[in-house]
Amino acid sequence: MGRWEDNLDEEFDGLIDDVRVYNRALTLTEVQQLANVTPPETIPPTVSITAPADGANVTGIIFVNATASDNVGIVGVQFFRCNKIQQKTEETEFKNPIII
Ligand SMILES: [Ca+2]
Repeated sequence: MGRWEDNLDEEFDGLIDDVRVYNRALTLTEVQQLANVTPPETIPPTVSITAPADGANVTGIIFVNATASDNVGIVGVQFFRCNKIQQKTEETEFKNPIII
């Protein structure tokens, strides 16, 4: 075990401590359980903006109210304008003025 059949001089460089043989392909979940790997978190966060109203034309200084949520957790909320960060918070709720 651990030796390439065409090159008997080249052996596996490492240790093999667990060998299992199955008569079928394992599912992804079964492989992850064997590797004790936590599946990637795939549910994206959501954000609800309650002010300004959807589609409102705004200028000057406006107040933005937003609430973010996620099934795992929120680190913070950031607002960008033209790919530049305008405001950020480490909270799940944001109620601050932004200059447009
Ligand atoms: Ca998530």
